[in-house]
Amino acid sequence: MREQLLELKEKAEADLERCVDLEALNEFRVSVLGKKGELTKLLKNMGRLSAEERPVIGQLANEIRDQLETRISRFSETLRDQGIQRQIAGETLDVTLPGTDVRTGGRHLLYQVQEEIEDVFIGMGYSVYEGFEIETDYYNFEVMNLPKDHPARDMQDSFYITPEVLLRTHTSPAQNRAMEAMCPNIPVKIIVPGRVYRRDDDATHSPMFHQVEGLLIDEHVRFSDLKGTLLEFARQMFGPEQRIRLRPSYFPFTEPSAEVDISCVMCHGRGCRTCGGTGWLEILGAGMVHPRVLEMGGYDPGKVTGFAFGLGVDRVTMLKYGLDDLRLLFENDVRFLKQF
Ligand code: 2NM
Repeated sequence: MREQLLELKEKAEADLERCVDLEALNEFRVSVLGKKGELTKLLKNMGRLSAEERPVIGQLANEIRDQLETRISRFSETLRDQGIQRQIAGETLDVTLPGTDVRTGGRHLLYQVQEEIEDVFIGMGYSVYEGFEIETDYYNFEVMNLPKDHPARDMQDSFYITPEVLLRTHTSPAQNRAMEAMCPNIPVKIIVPGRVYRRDDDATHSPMFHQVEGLLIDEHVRFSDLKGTLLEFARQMFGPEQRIRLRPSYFPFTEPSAEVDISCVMCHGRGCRTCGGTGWLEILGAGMVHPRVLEMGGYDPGKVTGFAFGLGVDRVTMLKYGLDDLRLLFENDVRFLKQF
């Protein structure tokens, strides 16, 4: 039986090399090592062997099985490599075919406009300061001189996470944090851009919108400084012919306060649908920082004064690009977005 086993091994090793592909190799493996294979058949005769011979032959059979398994798996790798080589050799590369289109993304229109606004103020010596979108009631309302019973604090108007934590309703909390961090240094000359959240949702209001707020604190800051700064901003943003108009208003955090209009970008003041026939568009709120707000930020209102303003990036974007529906900015339709 020993001779038969060795003969089987020799024959199998020779046959193995004649397999032309993986399929043939697999068939070969089954025919030799499978349940009904040649080796199994041979071993059926083990019963005829003497008790001394049996373990010796058994061991030899196992060795042969292992050796064949190894040879087969090695040869299967060789066949696989050959197949890949053949495939590569058969491939042709057509260098005249057009390349695949690489699609690049782009900055969203809103952030292009936000950066443009930032650049105008950077040009006037302001630093860009960013805060948190999730804020405490303290930084969002308390230090802004918004009393506990102010309607803006109502659950109907703001997104509360807990009674003390909410999504910021303006970027002012970042300015209050900046004041705290910088006091008593002057000047404080920053703008804070970013997302803010209020419970509004219609054609002209989104629950998430964008603001840029500015803050200047120094000695002898006057209302006329505010007016000159905003006029310069309007001219750089909308053109050198721009005019601005200030109307008295009220904010708890500024005194005095004003609504700031720019001359209508569509009709240049003659009156049209966009400006409702008035010739003016409201884009800003502004004022002299309330002494209480300065004080809570760590500054002495007896020594310094300041102005602050807030503008809506979304509205500025709509006016600059003639958009008639705010929702275009939030639908993320690439047919709209890729135009800019
Ligand atoms: C506005 C209008 C007027 C404002 C005030 C402050 C601060 F922190 F200095 F008190 N930040 N932003 C402000 C003033 C914002 O938005 C319409």
